[in-house]
Amino acid sequence: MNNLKTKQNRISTLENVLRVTVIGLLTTVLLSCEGPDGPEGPIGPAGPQGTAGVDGQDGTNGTNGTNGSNGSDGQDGADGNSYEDYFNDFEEGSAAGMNFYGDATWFIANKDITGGVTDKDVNTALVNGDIGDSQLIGLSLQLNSEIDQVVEFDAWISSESCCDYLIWYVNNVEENGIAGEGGPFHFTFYVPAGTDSISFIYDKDGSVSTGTDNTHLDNLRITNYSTTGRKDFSMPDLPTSVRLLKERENKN
Ligand SMILES: [Ca+2]
Ligand SMILES: [Ca+2]
Ligand SMILES: [Ca+2]
Repeated sequence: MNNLKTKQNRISTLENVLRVTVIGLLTTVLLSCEGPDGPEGPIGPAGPQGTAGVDGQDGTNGTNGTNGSNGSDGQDGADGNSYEDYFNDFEEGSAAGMNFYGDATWFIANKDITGGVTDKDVNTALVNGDIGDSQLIGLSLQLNSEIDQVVEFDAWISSESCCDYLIWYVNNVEENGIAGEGGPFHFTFYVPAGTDSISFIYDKDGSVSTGTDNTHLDNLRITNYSTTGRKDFSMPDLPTSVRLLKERENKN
């Protein structure tokens, strides 16, 4: 009986083992029968953007560009008038273009205070500084012209009427002159084309001074002979108080 029981127990044990084994196998089979994994889920959204970096420092200045090349030369100007066109009423206080020389200097002054001479058309004139016996004072201008010219000026004189003269010259040759008392007188003289000098000299002899012993010049004008319309180089009518250095024939 014991053996039988033992056998039965053994069988029972075997059955249990078989059961366990079968279950295990079934479990294995069942497990081995699972389907394939599903697809992965979609990727999650990206994280927030990082903060911007700090700005870089300014770059260094670039080097200066090279200078541009010179522009082309402008066109030549039109030829100017070939004659002098000069006028000076000395109201601006300038004696431009004049060369002064002699024993004193010229100055620009109101005639009322220097010579007691008045004229409604003029305020100031060129006046010679004081000189003594046997002295002179002069001024000159250089003219360059391809055309003949006319020189005009106004003059006052107060001097020893025989002997102390204002004299005007063309290229150091006397044109004429005046001595005595009076003015203003308007004089006109001719200057040929070319390079010429004109000059005005107050020249005293060796003795005696009368009046204010000086001369006044004003309204000096130099123009083209052909355009002035002035071809009358005759002397003005002068009072007996004024003497011409030399009488001239009128050149009408
Ligand atoms: Ca004047
Ligand atoms: Ca004097
Ligand atoms: Ca004199």
